Amino acid sequence: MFKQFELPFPHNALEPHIDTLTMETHHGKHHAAYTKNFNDAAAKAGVADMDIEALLASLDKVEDPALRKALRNNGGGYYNHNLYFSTISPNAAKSPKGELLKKIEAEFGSLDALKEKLTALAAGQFGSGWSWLSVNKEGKLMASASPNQDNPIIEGTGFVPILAIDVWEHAYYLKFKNLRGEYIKTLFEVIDWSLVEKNYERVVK
Ligand code: MN3
Repeated sequence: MFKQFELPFPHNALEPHIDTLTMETHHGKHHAAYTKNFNDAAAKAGVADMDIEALLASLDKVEDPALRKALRNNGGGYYNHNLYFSTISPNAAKSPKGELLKKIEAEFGSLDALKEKLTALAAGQFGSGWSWLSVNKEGKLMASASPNQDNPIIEGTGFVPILAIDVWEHAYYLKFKNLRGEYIKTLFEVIDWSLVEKNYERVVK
């Protein structure tokens, strides 16, 4: 049984940045539905006990094409939203402090330069999708984007995402309408880099 990430704060806690109705709908409806549909498909495929990242990295082993597609879409949706909701916070640290900050400065020049790159990737993603900051076991960072509910694990890159920017319209349309760029800029107000840093340490150490 795969568990949906439970928000450690109420749906209105990210106001005025991310509005209450979007949080209720996004976490309470969309993410809940991905979780349920993923659990149903995982039970059918007999993979409900697998580690989520190992499962997403080995979807090609699922023989039935319809089941493989259901696991890709809903398993991706489940995992991606767990990451998204677990790295935002009403008291967000605006920068990482330790090893991750050094890595970002070495590979991207500065935190602001990385944010610009992630913003461009997210804004440029045609249709629904995500942009990511990911890391591999050696501690190398990667900024990338994926369509639909794919991610760098499903894509077989060897990288694990540690920060997720959701640019499906359900993530912003209720408040920001067509202004995806405004939403991305606002999202950075609630992205908690201390939580991103914890994800980095989990992968690298
Ligand atoms: Mn979403």
